[in-house]
Amino acid sequence: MITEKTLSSLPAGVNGPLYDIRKIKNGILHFGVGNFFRAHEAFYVDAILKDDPEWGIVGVGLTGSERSRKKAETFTSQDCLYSLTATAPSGEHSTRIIGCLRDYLLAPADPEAVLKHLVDPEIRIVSMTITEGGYNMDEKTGEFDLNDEDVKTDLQNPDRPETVFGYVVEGLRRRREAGLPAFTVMSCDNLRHNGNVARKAFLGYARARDADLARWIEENATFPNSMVDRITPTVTPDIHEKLNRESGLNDDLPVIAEDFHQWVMEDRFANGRPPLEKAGVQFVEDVTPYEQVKIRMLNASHIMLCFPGVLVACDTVAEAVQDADLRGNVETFLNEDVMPALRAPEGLSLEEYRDSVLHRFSNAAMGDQTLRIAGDGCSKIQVFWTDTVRKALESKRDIARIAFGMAAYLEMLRGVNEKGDHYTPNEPTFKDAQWKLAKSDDFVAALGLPAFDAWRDLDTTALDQKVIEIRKIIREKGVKAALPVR
Ligand code: CS2
Repeated sequence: MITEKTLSSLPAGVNGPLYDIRKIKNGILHFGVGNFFRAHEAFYVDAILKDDPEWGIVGVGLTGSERSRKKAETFTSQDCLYSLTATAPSGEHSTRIIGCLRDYLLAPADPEAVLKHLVDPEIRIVSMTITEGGYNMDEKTGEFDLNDEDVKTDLQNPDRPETVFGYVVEGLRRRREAGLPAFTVMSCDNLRHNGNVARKAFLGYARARDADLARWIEENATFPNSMVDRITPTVTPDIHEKLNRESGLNDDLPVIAEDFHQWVMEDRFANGRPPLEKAGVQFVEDVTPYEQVKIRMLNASHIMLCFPGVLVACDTVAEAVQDADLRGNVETFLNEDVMPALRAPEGLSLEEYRDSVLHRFSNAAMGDQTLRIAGDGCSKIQVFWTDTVRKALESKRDIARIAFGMAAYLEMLRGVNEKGDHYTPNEPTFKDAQWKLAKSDDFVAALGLPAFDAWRDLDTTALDQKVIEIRKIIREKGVKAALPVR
């Protein structure tokens, strides 16, 4: 266990916080304290606390599962401290203790405690990493889904919320009533225009609750867009053990990430912000070209690599990218399907970006998992592939790679690889009906999964036929035989 006391006697090579953690005040409340948040936003905020101690973070977990309870207990027993190990593709690594998380609350255990923080005037930013699919948007209508059961429950009991929408809007209502300024709602999820999506979601919920309140939020809160980037694997028991062995710590909550990190953000804060530029955050007028390049190149090729990667029994991304056939397919996808339709931000070469992405994927020491990347594929396909697929369909370009990716995704959902080993695909947004489609052998019906909704208004006859054809080849001859010819 790491605690405040441990900080005075850290093992050689482990860096501690550069500030006195007791002097930190909380300025940010964050929903969704997952590994990515701990390696990204928390890492950046940690780096500026020596300059401005007012931006400590209160973390909030939203689910009441046994696992979440355990996590909350561990955070508390470690004084919310944890180690972050940054690993380069060369294998070089360094470890530091992150101290910016100053409190951790499990929302279902005490909703009032969370609301109390939300009306604390010192909290000036509410940030979140609630995953791509967490914004409860109906992909068909592009609107906030008011038919969601959890949202309905919150709208019926608005002062005892359970969803992030319920909490944030109730918090803002209480601030308005108390004559306090609003806060900035800062989405750190990997979405195109994450701020705009968050705005739509929170205002969608607020409007259903109280139109006046929604107007006040619209006028007083801000929702900056940002591009976030740092590959952060799941910490398996093996990785956990290895991290502690190498650092000499006895951390119950270690995190590992690549050494690369990037955060590009719009400077639109309603109520002040930390001096994040001192930690390397780029503040720009328009994040669109940055997020387009990141999502359509890095994330899109990550899933293009890992859906088939899982099927050919590559456990790690590094193994998958070393497979010449899978890598070749991703390269062709980027060169032929993605890059010609992309506008690069000034000063960035798409060719160099492509090479750096593939180099980052080759980071074997990090041990990032193909199953992690393939997880939540239904939301990821919609976010990462839609622009590229629409362009290809509209301009009647070659759809071979896209069809292969879709077929590999559908085959991956069956939960058995080519060696006959079983695994559990993770699709957090699937209900029984979707699982039924995913597990059935009705190839036509499977194309009705929501993953492919975002281009259903176009003529997809040829694409759909190709997906079915490729699925048959994968079943009969294997993934490699089904790869598009280069
Ligand atoms: C990955 C991302 O989950 C995924 O599909 O592509 O988690 C990726 O590691 C991050 O976006 C990197 O910034």
